[in-house]
Amino acid sequence: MESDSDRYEQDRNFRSGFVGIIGAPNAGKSTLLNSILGEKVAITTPKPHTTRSQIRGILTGRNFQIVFVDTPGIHHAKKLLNQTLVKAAERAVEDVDLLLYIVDVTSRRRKEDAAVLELIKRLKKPVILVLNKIDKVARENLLPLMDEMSQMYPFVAVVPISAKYRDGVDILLDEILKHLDEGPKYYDSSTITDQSIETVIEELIREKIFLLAEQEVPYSTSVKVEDIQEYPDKIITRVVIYVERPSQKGIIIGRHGKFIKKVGTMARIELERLLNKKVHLDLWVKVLKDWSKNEKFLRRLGFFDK
Ligand SMILES: Nc1nc2c(ncn2[C@@H]2O[C@H](COP(=O)(O)OP(=O)(O)OP(=O)(O)O)[C@@H](O)[C@H]2O)c(=O)[nH]1
Ligand SMILES: [Mg+2]
Repeated sequence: MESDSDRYEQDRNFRSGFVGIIGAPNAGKSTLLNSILGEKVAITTPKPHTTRSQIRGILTGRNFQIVFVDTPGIHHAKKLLNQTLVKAAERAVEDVDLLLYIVDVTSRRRKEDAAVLELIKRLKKPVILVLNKIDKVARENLLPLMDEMSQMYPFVAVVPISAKYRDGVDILLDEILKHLDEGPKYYDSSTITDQSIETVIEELIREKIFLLAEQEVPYSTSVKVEDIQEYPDKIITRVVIYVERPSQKGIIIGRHGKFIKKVGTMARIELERLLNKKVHLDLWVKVLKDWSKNEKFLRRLGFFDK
């Protein structure tokens, strides 16, 4: 039995904090978040600019809670959509307690590194340098990189990991916990993400489009749940896939509707597993001319909400 004073002690020792995950596009930020949580809360694809908004993933232990904030990749953006993503990333980490700077050791991106370092220097927060994708390089090749990058900023720690194979992730977690102070439990123990069911549906559909479509099509696509009805055993939802030009509408629908059917089937199977319910997706494709270049449309599609 717990006495009142035990409970008081437990609360006093509870540590928590917000941890921002930043880095160049495609570095493996979202893969790391999923790997830490042991659940897929953020979509991941081989294409850059997959993540478009901040995503919170919450890890709760007996005496700690870490609220991870996944962000869009930071780079020198020219397009309005990409500039919006970078701003979202910067805003997302303004209030965090600690930063994880994820670097892909197989593909150094010096320009993007410079942009991330600029942000880090401005934020003046403790930063752990996380060298990711070490499954793809020989260990001895990491040392020169570790040396080089350690010169760039006084990182509080440097941790090599493979987010994909969960190698080094526990060491990283121990390192993170060292830098968290006493604090409240921000979310109840069973919550692992802050995303609404609508967002989860939109993101999974967008992931399938990123995986299946080529060239500019994924970047011209935005997905919106227009209507959702939730029943104890099923979900019925009407979802619109916005593209920028009529030709892209043709690509997303595909010959005899083949492309959109494939997107729908892949997303549905995954959603049904995730939500443990039947899911009926009623997919539509609409042209919203040049939405990614138009601030008004970006606003209406929710890009400035987070
Ligand atoms: N081999 C290997 N691949 C990885 C690892 N971590 C991530 N990847 C792959 O790298 C690609 C990009 O991963 P994401 O997690 O989507 O990267 P991200 O940094 O979130 O990218 P954006 O959201 O676009 O900025 C995917 O194909 C992942 O499977 C790793 O440790 N090893
Ligand atoms: Mg991502």
